[in-house]
Amino acid sequence: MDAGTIRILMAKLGDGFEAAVGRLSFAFREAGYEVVHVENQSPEAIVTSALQEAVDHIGITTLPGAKIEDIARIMELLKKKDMSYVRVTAGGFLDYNDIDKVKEAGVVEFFPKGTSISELIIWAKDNIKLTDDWSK
Ligand code: B12
Repeated sequence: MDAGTIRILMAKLGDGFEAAVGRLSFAFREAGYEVVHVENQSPEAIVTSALQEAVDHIGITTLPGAKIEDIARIMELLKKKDMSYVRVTAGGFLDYNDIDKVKEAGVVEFFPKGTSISELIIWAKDNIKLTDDWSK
């Protein structure tokens, strides 16, 4: 692992639709991030991977119609394990009302279906940091 390289866990929550997380992982690697890519995971498995891989950030893809409770559970587990320094971004499908709930649960940003990859990378450069930076 290179010092100074931001590590992201890119995770697909729930069953199916693993192609989207593959595409996102590829795009973030091309943009210079180190990406650990996991598919079709439970909230518990996602948080365990984040801990074991010592990532700086978690990206969750929710295609399609994911359960808001699962995202809230990820945030709760991060808190329980004293890992709130690992910030979480998500994207994919959610009802409009659930997008507000995801942010209330602590997710930094939610990107709905159709957001362009270049828009994501521009946002990431400004908002995804090494975890050390957040504690300063
Ligand atoms: C490919 C696809 C499939 C493939 C999946 C292949 C695979 N192995 O993954 C197959 C053919 C298997 C499939 C099946 C089904 N599909 Co389908 N599928 C799609 C399709 C065409 C593209 C999804 C995709 O991969 N997008 C690529 C991602 C990268 O793009 P994106 O979704 O726009 O995501 C952007 C943002 O949301 C954001 N983002 C997303 N996640 C994250 C995460 C982070 C961290 C960040 C920063 C950003 C981010 O960034 C992306 C940048 O472009 C969509 C329609 C569409 N055009 O979106 C339907 C779609 C998702 N499917 C749909 C449905 C209903 C189904 C089926 C239930 C159909 C059926 N009756 O069988 C099944 C379910 C299968 C299952 N249980 O998993 C619906 C979902 C509706 C809903 N509201 O939930 C859609 C929207 C089609 C439609 N209009 O009805 N599908």
